Amino acid sequence: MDCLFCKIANKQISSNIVYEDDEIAAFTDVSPKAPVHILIIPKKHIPTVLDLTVEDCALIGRLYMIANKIATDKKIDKSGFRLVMNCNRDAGQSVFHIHLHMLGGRVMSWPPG
Ligand code: DGP
Repeated sequence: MDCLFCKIANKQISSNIVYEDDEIAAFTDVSPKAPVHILIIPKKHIPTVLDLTVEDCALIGRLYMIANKIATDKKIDKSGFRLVMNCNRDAGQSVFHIHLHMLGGRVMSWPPG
């Protein structure tokens, strides 16, 4: 499958992986928007949030558990961080393999642009 994040997950394309298990990989964003900017992805190819099924519920829950662990590892747990999953055009989704952005290490404004 010609998917950038599938290729990162199966190591066809190199990345700075900060966490990996059978189902999930996390790696630093190539164009960071904060001092800590990590993408947490399921290895399963799911294009957008709209493609989720009830079978994916536990997997999506695990993305958040991994975010929890990474926040502690990167020492942004107490200062805080933001988790964002963009969907389709208006949100600016550019890679169609779902990914949870973890942004931290600076104060963020609200609402996002
Ligand atoms: P989104 O716009 O929500 O689809 O976010 C896609 C993110 O993926 C964006 O922040 C930049 C990042 N990205 C794109 N190509 C690569 C790549 O080849 N390697 C890494 N590590 N990140 C990438």
